[in-house]
Amino acid sequence: MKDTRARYIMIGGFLGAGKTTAVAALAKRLTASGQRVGLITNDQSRDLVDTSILRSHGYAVEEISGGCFCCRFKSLNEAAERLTAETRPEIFIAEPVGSCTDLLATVSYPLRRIHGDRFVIAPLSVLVDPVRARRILGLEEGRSFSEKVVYVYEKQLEEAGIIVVNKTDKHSPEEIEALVQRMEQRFPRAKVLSVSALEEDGLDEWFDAILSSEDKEAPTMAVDYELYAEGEALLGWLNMTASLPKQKLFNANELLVQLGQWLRKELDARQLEIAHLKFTLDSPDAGGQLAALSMTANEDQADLREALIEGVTSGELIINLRAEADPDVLLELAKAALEMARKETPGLQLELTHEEHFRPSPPVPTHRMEISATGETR
Ligand SMILES: Nc1nc2c(ncn2[C@@H]2O[C@H](COP(=O)(O)OP(=O)(O)OP(=O)(O)O)[C@@H](O)[C@H]2O)c(=O)[nH]1
Ligand SMILES: [Mg+2]
Repeated sequence: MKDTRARYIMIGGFLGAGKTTAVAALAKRLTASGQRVGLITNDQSRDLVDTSILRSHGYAVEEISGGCFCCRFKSLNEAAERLTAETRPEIFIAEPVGSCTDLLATVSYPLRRIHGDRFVIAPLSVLVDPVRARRILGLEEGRSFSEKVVYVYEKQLEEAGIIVVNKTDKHSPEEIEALVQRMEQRFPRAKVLSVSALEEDGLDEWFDAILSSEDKEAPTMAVDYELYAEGEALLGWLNMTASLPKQKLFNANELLVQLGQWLRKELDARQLEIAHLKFTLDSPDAGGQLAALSMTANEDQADLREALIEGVTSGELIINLRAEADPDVLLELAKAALEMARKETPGLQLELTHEEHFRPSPPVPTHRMEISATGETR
C-alpha cells in the first residue's frame, strides 16, 4: 500500500548558520518538481524576519512563537494541521530556533511515537557557519561565544544525523576539508557534507538524504538542562517592529544598510558578539516583494539578501537581533538606530510599534523521550 504519510524535515543549526536560506532552497526545488511544501518557523517571540522572507517567496508558512518546538510541541502539531487544511503539504520543513538543542528526544522521537501514522521523520540536519565552527573547534583564532553558549552549540552537533558545513562559496576547499575532517572526528554519529545554500551548490546529496531516509533511533544524548538554560540565557533577544506611515518616497534598501551598519558598529564597539542581526522592510507599494538584510559576526558586509527595485512611500520594518548581550542594551541600541535614521534622512517618519526584548527562559520540553543503550524507551 502507498505510504501517504507526510515527511517531516527539521533543519537546525546555530543562529545565522544559513537555515532559512537552506529551507528556501529546498522548498524551491520541491515546488519546482510539483510537490506541496508547508514551512514552519519558530521563535521565542513573534514578528519574524524569516517568516516574512519565506512568505514573500510565496510559500505557506506557519510561525510558532512563544517558545521553541520542544516546549510548544502541541503548537507544532497544530501548525502542521493548519498547513494541512490550507495546502495539504506532502513535505513539512521546520526551522527550529538557532539556540535550541535536544531536538531528537523532544521533537523527533515524540513525533514518531505519537504521530507516526502521519509523519515520516527525516534525519536531523544541523547546519554550520565555517567561521563560527572553526573558532569553536579550535581551527582558527578569533572572538567567539562564552563557554556555556559553546555547550549548546556542541550539543546541537552531537545529535545531528547530518552535519552540513555551509557557505563553501566563501572559503577555500582546504579550509572546508579541514573542518569536515574535524567534524567527522568529533561527531562520528553524523554524516558530514559541505554545501553553499546560497549558491545552491552541492545540495543534491544532502537533499536526497533528507528526502529518502529516516532518522535512526539512537541512544539519547545526555543534556545538562541547567547548563543548556544558562547558555541560552546568555543570549539577548530583540524583536522590534516599526511603522513607516505614508510619506515622501524613500529608499528601503539604503535604510536597511544604514541601520545594519550603524548597529553593527555600535555592537562591535561594545565587544558584543552578534549571533544574527536581520531586518525586513515590507511595503504595500512593492507588490509582495520586500527588502531584507542580514548580518552575522563573521560577515564584513551587510548582506542585502532581498532588494526592492524602486523607492517606496510606506512600510513596516522588522528588526530581529540576537547577540551575547544584555537585552536592555539591545533595545537601547535599536531605538538609537531608529533615531539615527530619522536624523540622517530629514522628513523620514519611523515609529516603533512593537518590541520584545528578553533572555530566553529555561527550556521545559513538553515531552522528552529517552532511548537507552539497549533500545528501551522511557
Ligand atoms: N556566502 C554565503 N552566505 C550564506 C549562505 N547561506 C546563508 N548565507 C548568509 O548567512 C546569513 C544567515 O543566513 P540565514 O539563512 O538567515 O541563517 P539562519 O540560520 O536561518 O539564521 P537564524 O534564523 O537567525 O538562526 C545571511 O546573510 C545569508 O545570506 C551560503 O551558502 N553562502
Ligand atoms: Mg532563520
